[in-house]
Amino acid sequence: MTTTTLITVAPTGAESSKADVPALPVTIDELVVTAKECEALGAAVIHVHIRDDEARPTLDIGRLRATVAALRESTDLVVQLSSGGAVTDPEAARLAVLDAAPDMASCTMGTVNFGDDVFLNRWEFIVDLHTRMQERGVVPEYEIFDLGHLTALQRLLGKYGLPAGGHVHVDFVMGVPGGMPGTTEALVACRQAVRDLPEGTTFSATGVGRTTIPVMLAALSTGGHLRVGMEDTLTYAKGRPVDSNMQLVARAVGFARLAERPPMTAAAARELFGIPA
Ligand code: KMH
Ligand code: ZN
Repeated sequence: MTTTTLITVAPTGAESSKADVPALPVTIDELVVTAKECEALGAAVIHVHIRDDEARPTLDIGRLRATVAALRESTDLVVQLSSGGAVTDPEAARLAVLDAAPDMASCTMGTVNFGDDVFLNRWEFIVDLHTRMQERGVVPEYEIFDLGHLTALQRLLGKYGLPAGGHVHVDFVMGVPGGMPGTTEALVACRQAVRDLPEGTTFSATGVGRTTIPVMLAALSTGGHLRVGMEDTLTYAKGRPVDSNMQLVARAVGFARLAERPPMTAAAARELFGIPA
């Protein structure tokens, strides 16, 4: 059983507006402050979506590069850029995220209904993203919105080989309307399917909305890691909005300590993923 817990913070996402959620970090300065505070609490990885000057989601390459540089300068966190972007982002812009040379990038393993939208991830696109990450030494986090996405990953690795760094890490994104539910039963089904992936494969899980707590508890009790943040969760408890990303990270750290699996350091996360220090 894993002895520590990798905590990833996903502070912004592409779905909520700054007008509706003023605590959402949308500028580089806000992201850096959030990153530093979350690192001090116990986060090791930051999953990053960026916004433009009007706080709208963007994949602007200049701003992505500046964000990666600012986060590297101010923290030791593993910097993971989202290649998912927003549902409206074209494939070319999503592939170009790799030009910002992050430590990691997300790689979603299939198409999923996403609320009223569709988050499109064609097989050819997935192959392209995976192989470009291999070429550039960017470590993927494979995003799993449904059980079949793990079968697709098994096929991808069988045909195109292991990712950069040699370690396979997946993240179960649970409770998206259109994807798998955020339940213990669904998490256990995914956990079972991970056994068909290369030995040593690790998983984290995040539960969207009100599924955040059951998913955290299920992930910890099955040897998994945690992703939390305002990308996925805007309500801390019934009738109580989230104050900040730090509040969510602090709760995840508390749960991890209760499970006697304290937070993994960023240095240990780099070693796990095969990312040079
Ligand atoms: N914003 C979603 C459409 C990822 O970051 O790779 C996609 C997403 C997954 O958040
Ligand atoms: Zn994301």
